[in-house]
Amino acid sequence: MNIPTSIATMLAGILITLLSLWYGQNHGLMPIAASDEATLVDGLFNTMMTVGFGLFLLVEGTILIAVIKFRRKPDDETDGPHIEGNIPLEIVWTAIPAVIVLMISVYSFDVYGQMGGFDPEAAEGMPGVTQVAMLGGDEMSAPLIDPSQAHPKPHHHMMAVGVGASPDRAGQPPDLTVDVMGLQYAWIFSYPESGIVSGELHVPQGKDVRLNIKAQDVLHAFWLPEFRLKQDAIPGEDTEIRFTPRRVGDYPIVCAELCGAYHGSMVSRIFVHSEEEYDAWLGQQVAMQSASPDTLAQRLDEQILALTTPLSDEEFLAPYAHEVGLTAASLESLKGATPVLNELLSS
Ligand SMILES: [Cu+2]
Repeated sequence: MNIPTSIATMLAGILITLLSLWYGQNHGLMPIAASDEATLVDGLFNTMMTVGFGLFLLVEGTILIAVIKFRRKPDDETDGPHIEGNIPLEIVWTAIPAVIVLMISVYSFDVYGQMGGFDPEAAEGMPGVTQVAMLGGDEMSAPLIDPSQAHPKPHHHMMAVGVGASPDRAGQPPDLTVDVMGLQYAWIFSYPESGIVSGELHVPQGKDVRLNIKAQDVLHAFWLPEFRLKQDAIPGEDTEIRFTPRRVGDYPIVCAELCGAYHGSMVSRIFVHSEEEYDAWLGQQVAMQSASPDTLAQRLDEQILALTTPLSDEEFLAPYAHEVGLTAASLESLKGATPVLNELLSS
């Protein structure tokens, strides 16, 4: 049976389209989507995967067909036909990617806008840098920024540093504000409304949450993979993200900026609670922390001390040594292997 080329091309086109549409929804490359913003980002990502997979099948399929169908016949030593230039074809293969790139960029700006990336109000009303200078006193928490120079900078740019309110929440205050402090090597969360300080972030499901992010020492990056949000924490420059947690559960918080020797241990958790659960947690924390006479700033200092107590290399590496299967016995067997190893192991 011989299928006409036009029919075969059409069938291949339909097959590639169907496969791409399926792959775009089933690539399984993303972690769970736990926020409203994650759903928006995933829509964009899935679209790009659909287009990308379609192009992959088209290009690789064409190569495969060419390799099989037009392979050299036995004893054929002649050259192929010399083809040069095909204006309509060149216009088409330039125009199609141009249109695709343009559409994806328009779509991505739309997603960024819906997430609150263009919120012009976000830069206003952000607490100034002075709060960074207010902290500390002891060596552990002394900010690297000279307090005399730490004055709130006027924000010249109209756009926020970070992600502000989504357009449907524009001009409205968030339901919950949490101050986030990044420092070597921990994240510390303080709740200005209730005066509590925590090493973990707890948020109520379905509420509009704003995080004011500061860095005390060096650059860090506050990353919530399940929320598709990442924001630099910059010494001397406040940043923010605003989001709506949607899925109850607990998810990792990761520092995504190489910030020092123990950067890898700069992790925490975000807990998304149902509203009742969140209120219960909050009540419990308030009861616990109001039992002590400390101020918010003192509690912050205590948390910083508790979370940044320096570990020895052995203490720090112990869990990892276990993970990679290093044991005392396996190290012992290496003794004498080389002079360098010997020296390392006997120290
Ligand atoms: Cu860090």
